[in-house]
Amino acid sequence: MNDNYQPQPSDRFSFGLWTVGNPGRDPFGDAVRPKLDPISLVKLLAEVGAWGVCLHDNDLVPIDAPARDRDRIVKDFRQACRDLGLVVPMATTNLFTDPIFKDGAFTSNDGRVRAYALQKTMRAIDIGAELGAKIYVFWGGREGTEVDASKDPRTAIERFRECIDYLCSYCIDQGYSLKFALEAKPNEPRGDIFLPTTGHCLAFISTLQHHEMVGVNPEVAHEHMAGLNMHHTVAQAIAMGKLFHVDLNDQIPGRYDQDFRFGSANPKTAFYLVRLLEESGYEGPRHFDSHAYRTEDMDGVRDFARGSMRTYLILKEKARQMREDSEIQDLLSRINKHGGDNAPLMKRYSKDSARKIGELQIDRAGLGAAGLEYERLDQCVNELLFGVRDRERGASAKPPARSRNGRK
Ligand code: GLT
Ligand code: MN
Ligand code: MN
Repeated sequence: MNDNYQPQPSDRFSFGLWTVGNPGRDPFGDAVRPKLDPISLVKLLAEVGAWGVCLHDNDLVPIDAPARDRDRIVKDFRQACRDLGLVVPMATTNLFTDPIFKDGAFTSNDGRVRAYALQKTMRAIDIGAELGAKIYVFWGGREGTEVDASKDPRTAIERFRECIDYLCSYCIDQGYSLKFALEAKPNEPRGDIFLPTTGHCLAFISTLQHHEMVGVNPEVAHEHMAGLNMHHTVAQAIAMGKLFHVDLNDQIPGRYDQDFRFGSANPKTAFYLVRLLEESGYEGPRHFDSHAYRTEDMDGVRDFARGSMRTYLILKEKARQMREDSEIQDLLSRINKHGGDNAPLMKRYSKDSARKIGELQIDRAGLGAAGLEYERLDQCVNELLFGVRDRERGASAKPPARSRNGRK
């Protein structure tokens, strides 16, 4: 293994307890791996070189645990994290497993269920704050419908808003410095889920009372399930100052909810995402929300966790190579004309700039006919990812000499 790709704390790689702890159960088959306790999972994460561990309330404290057990469990976990050198950057609430949430939590039609969801989340926020989490994720997995007659989506969104407003006020009142991150998903486990994409979340956030403390947690797989481009999604969240957290994994669109290892299905998409995260100055956690294939034992889980981080670091190095590749950089400087001499005119409307734009002589036919060299650009990026670029010259390495029958 190349030592350049060893994870460091400064990489801020985190995993949920539910990811490395996933025992491989699916709708068609039973668990294939043992269910490890939280402290054993933290040991595993320390062993593979992760920086952080994230959790749902019930990944750590059983839903029916009495208060004194809760206190001891949280204290022991906090000590184990300290001893093993891991931080808890993010926490969240399980508002989807228990049958009470079968028709939603914050958007349930039953006020008793909504009150229970608030009560459970306030307790879970207390756990997160006690463990030092800075980000609190909201994934509304059960907030949705199969039967649209059952719920007016306007009412559902209003209830969702009231609950998030309520919980923001709770954090402020408690003096917690937590920020909230909303995580979108279009469907599964509901037929349709409210706030199905990160774009919906961004629009929703602008309607919140404490919108400044709420951002997003886009997940690769969830954007792909909606047929969207994660790279574009994350770019927009960054542009709005709302990328508080990110869930890295992989998913082939049109399939079941796969939660594959980051970069395993769409390495090129993963590359653009890593490049964006690294070059945008994003300083939050790089959280892997995925799990090992069901074919794996616990050694395979370690391979999965190490592979996730290693892929990220390899792609980060590829992004650096791209910045230093003279052929790609030449192509990019030709492509990115930024409006040329006209750019200042288009910055802001004025009567004067409108008159000047109106008088411009623009070569419509010439511009329409000119090739943009994107074929070359894309092939260069592919070859960089395939590892056949000559690093110094930024050109593709010569293929090995072949005899006429194609053999060396
Ligand atoms: C669940 C879901 C994830 C969410 C987690 C946070 S739990 O595994 O599939 O995408 O991020 O609740
Ligand atoms: Mn997912
Ligand atoms: Mn997720």
